[in-house]
Amino acid sequence: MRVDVVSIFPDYLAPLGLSLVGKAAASGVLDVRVHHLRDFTHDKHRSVDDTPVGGGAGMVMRPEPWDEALRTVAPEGARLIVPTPAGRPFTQALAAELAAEPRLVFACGRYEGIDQRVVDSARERMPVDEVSIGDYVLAGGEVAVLVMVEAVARLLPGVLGNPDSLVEESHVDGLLEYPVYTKPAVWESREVPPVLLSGHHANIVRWRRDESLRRTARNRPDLLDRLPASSFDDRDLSI
Ligand code: 6GU
Repeated sequence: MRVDVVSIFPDYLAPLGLSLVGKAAASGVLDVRVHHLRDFTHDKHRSVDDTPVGGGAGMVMRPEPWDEALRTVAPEGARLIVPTPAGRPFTQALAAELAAEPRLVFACGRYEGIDQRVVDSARERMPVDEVSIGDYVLAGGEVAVLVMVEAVARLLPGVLGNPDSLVEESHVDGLLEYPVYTKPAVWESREVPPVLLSGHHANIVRWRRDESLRRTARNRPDLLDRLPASSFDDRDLSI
């Protein structure tokens, strides 16, 4: 997969060279290129922003550099992601969808955002999604891109050492993951739940399912409400 990122703070994206994403790039599964928006300006001050039309606080990113940048780095066949707190939610399902694309382009806005005409114009050439990583406001799209690229990269074939890790994890079946333990069996007089040491596989599966349900009810009741009745079996706890 090829990923292009456009930003006025390319250094902010340096972590894409580290850890899992960096390894995916080193192995050839992922090709990440970061571009400086200012390279697509032509005025003396290399200016990328201006005041909002209609008034209001802050600055808005000018359309001309963005349009030139996107026409240069986003060829036909790419999918454009515009990180913004005003976007659709980034979910595991969207991460899986993006992982199936050959080419992603991320346009990192700063300030109050990018002139909307850039997004509307790009939509006539390619699929565009405005995407938010949660209900809070960041200073720019760069950190959101780190989040999204990591979530997508770990789904690419060959990136995780053990792909079984992708099967039983939070958000895959709409529930949160059950708690996990390692050795020693007793640590500071706290025991690992005995069922996990029993060797009884069916009981372990049942216990993990119950813990997933309990944790989801406690931390994310909204997720439980969204699951269809068919995703519960008659041995599930009634929470
Ligand atoms: Cl994607 N960008 C910004 N600037 N703030 C956000 C966000 C994105 N998602 C949540 N807050």
